[in-house]
Amino acid sequence: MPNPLYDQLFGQHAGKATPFLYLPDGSQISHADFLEKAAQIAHVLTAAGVKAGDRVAAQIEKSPEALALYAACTQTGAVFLPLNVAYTIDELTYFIENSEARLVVCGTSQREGLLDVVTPLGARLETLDAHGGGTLMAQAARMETSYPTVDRDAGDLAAFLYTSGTTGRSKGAMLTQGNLLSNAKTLVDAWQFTSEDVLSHALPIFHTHGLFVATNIILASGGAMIFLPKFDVDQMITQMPHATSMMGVPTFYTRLLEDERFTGDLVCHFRLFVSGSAPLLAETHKRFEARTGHRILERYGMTETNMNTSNPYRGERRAGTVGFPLPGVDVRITDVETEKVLPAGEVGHIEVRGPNVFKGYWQMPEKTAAELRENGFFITGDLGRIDEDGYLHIVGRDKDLIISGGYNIYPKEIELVLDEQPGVLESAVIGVPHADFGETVLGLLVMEPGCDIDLDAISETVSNALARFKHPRKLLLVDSLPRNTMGKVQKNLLRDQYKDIFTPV
Ligand code: MLC
Ligand code: AMP
Repeated sequence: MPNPLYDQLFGQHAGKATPFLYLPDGSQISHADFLEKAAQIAHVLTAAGVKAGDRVAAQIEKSPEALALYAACTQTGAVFLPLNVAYTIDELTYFIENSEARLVVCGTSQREGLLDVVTPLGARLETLDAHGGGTLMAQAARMETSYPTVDRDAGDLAAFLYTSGTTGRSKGAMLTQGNLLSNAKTLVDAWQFTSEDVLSHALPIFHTHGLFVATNIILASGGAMIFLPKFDVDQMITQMPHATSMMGVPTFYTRLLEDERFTGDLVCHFRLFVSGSAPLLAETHKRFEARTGHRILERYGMTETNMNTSNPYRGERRAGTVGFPLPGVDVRITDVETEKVLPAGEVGHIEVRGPNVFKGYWQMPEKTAAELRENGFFITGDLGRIDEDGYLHIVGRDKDLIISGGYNIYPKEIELVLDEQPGVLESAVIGVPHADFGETVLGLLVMEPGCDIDLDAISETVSNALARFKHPRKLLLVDSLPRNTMGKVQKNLLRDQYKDIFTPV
């Protein structure tokens, strides 16, 4: 019985003793062992009443068991909804309520806070900690190690990934089995992954990059991963002699270059370094090549679309560009005002179409219609141009978005919290250059006349409301915010004024 995503990523490895995950403690997990663990979890899901199409929300640390939960959701036909471990209870409440999750899996320490959220919804709550402990695996251990895979087809939903928006409300991007599988196969071919590959995996597995790009490619190709809990330079350097390839956000590359133990000799056997999720400075690209002899392959993607373009595996990898459309993906540039398609060389909206493009935002038909055209093109919100050789250059963003260390941060979400604080008349949140994270968050506050502002109290409120990576690195009091004739805050002027605040020239 078919279940394309399960069959072609996971099921093809059933019974194989080949290595899948190498762990930092020196142990390893074979494909067969991993799939047996996943099957046991699938039985737990079924026993909990999870049916095909139900959402399973997971805020769990990176571990082999966390990955097996993804496999189990695929095998049972459930929709996997991974959540950043940094999210606060306030943030989680929205995702769980909005998605109408049937089952929530969280770390042991989050259980108490989440019980009050899931109980009124009639959802189940299970725990899974970083070392495989908790109620999920305790039940799984008693289950059979094979599970009858549930039928699905390419149009069925496989995952929800929440992505924030310019209004401050997060949207659940609905990804189908076909979206994920087509992109995984395209990337295996484009980047020539094989069962000989060993990928150094230090990305989180709750976002597109670490889960659907890195993990799905390795599953589809039959390779293995050195599965690290997070990016740690010491650990990366220690395990690099055993890897053939690495995928990372630009911060991974700048941090490696900061370390003198990271040499060309250390990675002379490497086949491929891939960067994405945020702009890789041409300067980083060049420094990396000078140090190692390898040219980083930069590609461009999004939560809603998986990967759209890539520099070539063979051929010139051009610094400062994100390469060519992947096979099967159409990319066009349209005028921001007239929406007409623009010729090569002109700057406009980047629009993409292909089997990789998501189905829409969960229960948000208007937002879906505003961004996903009837002819299948998705308006990415990024601005770009295609040069005379066909390379796509991302030149900016039409959306008010900050990308810090590869995490997306929507200023509106922070401004909504700041505006409510006592003594604050209005606020503006902007992204400013940061040597380590690429960009970081700066909050500008205008005081109500005659009021006092307690910046410490405001910071504390922000901490309780929003994940740590969204917190402004600095809050500044200003007299007023610059506005255009329409009354809109001119953030470009503010970004220019404060551009050196964290990177003094
Ligand atoms: C951690 N912190 C961050 C942060 N990550 N703050 C801002 N931006 C970030 N990205 C916080 C920590 O909580 C900590 O808070 C402080 O900053 C310093 O932490 P650190 O130890 O230096 O950070 P670290 O844990 O090493 O994490 C940095 C990182 C990580 C870059 C390794 O953020 C990371 O793995 N990023 C990858 C994100 C990713 O996978 N993006 C893909 C999205 S998919 P305190 O309290 O100590 O000050 C996508 C589509 C596509 O975009 O195209 O791929
Ligand atoms: P996310 O919503 O987290 O999936 O982030 C997607 C956004 O990340 C895109 O819309 C781009 O703005 C940005 N992005 C991804 N890859 C790149 C890249 N190689 N260069 C510049 N920006 C990128």
